[in-house]
Amino acid sequence: MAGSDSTTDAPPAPDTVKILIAGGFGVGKTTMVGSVSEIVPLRTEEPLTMAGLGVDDLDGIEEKRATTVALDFGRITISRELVLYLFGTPGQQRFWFMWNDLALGALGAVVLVDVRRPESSFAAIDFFERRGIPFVVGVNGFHGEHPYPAEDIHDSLALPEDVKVLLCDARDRESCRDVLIALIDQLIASAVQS
Ligand SMILES: Nc1nc2c(ncn2[C@@H]2O[C@H](COP(=O)(O)OP(=O)(O)OP(=O)(O)O)[C@@H](O)[C@H]2O)c(=O)[nH]1
Ligand SMILES: [Mg+2]
Repeated sequence: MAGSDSTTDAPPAPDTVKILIAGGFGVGKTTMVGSVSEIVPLRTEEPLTMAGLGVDDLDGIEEKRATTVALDFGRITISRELVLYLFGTPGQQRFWFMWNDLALGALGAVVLVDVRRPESSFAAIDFFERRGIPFVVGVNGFHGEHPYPAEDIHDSLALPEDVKVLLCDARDRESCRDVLIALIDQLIASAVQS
């Protein structure tokens, strides 16, 4: 229309926030990024081979065929004002050196825990605690089973009071979205306090 100013009519660009999806080997990080991403996620997976025998512990994830060797990347629009860029980390210990670079500029993280093997995500919890990067814990109930309430898992992981624990299913979009929204709420709450 003559005389209209398209630049003032355009909605403001959303804020973009970098979030890491971290956790131990095979806890469901790639699955989570894939479930929740509104774009086809970028994956850097390589097949698991016989060379990993005795190195990669496949107990409980016997059907696993591939592993992330660099990162997963996805995107989710939370609202007109907020878009999250999701970076899934590699889980195998030999690729942990990449975590420092992946964490650059990240505002927060989801530490995914396999409810059957919580110890595989201890190092991830430690990583974010040491760097003061806010995180929530998503407990991936493999086969949809959640034998323990979130409070018990919070206590057994000796998490600080303000770190939320959410029961989730890495294969379910809504469930993963809820975990991300809890993280955003936690980030907003800590920004208001400071
Ligand atoms: N039954 C079930 N299988 C799952 C679930 N989440 C992931 N998986 C499967 O478990 C295996 C591991 O999942 P991934 O998403 O590759 O795990 P990851 O954490 O990205 O693994 P790495 O990158 O190797 O550390 C895959 O075979 C998935 O299909 C779940 O909630 N339930
Ligand atoms: Mg992966």
